[in-house]
Amino acid sequence: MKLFKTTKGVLVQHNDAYCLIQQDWDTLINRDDLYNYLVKQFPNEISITAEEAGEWIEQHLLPPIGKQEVWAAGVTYLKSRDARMEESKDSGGADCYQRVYDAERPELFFKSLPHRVAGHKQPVNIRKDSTWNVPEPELTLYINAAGTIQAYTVGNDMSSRSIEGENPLYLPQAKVYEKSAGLGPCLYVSHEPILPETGIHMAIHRNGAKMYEGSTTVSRMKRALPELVSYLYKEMEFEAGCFLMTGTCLVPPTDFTLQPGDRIDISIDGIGTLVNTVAVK
Ligand code: DO4
Ligand code: MG
Repeated sequence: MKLFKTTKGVLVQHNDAYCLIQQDWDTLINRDDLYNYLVKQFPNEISITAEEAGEWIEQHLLPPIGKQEVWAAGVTYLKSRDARMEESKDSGGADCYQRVYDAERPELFFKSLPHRVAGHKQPVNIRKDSTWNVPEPELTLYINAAGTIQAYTVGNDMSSRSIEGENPLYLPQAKVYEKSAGLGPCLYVSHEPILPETGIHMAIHRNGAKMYEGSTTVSRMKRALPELVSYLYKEMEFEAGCFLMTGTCLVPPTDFTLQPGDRIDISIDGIGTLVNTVAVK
């Protein structure tokens, strides 16, 4: 089941049918057993044709977020550890990535407030003071206030490799700035946990030419999703729930950096494709 937040209300897709739910987004998603709640609501809500639904998604889509904070986990895939050890070798920071990959406690960092999030087909920014910029395709969890995973979305953790590589203490500047987080296009609500064989794919296009393409699966993640959630919720409460990006699994080659106008397509099987174009503020 998919939830699309639109300017006209919440569009729910269940199999090939659509309905419109006129409820506050945060109240709707912040419940236990969201999947069964939606299944029960479905027949009673205003039914929408597939054509209308397609038009709304095209013209009236919002990022799938309300009042939630966005957090992120890091170095959860070998690919991320290796890339970061390489980029920070001259600064002497490489060792901390190896240590956090092996440690019991995961790396968790604050990524974004809702107003800094870009949705599907909206621009994400690269920093003017950064020379090396990449998107990070990340399976992203919606976790309710009670601390259970209720839905999944596609995340883009835009990152400056030059700033983080200079000094790991610059991580907040490498990661947090206007429109440095992409989320969308929808929330995928399932009654089963996402399967490890779920594919994550990313392509980057420049002037119509493909500059990068890569794919992997969630099974390559070193940590379990509930483990990341349990650390995030250890000493914090999230009244409206929160989003958690679960770490990048794909890294473009070392000589690649994003340019304004590039198009980034990130797809996760069963959830959808998040498309962002690159801009400078
Ligand atoms: O350790 C720094 C950030 C890691 C990260 O964003 C990732 O692995 O996705
Ligand atoms: Mg990341």
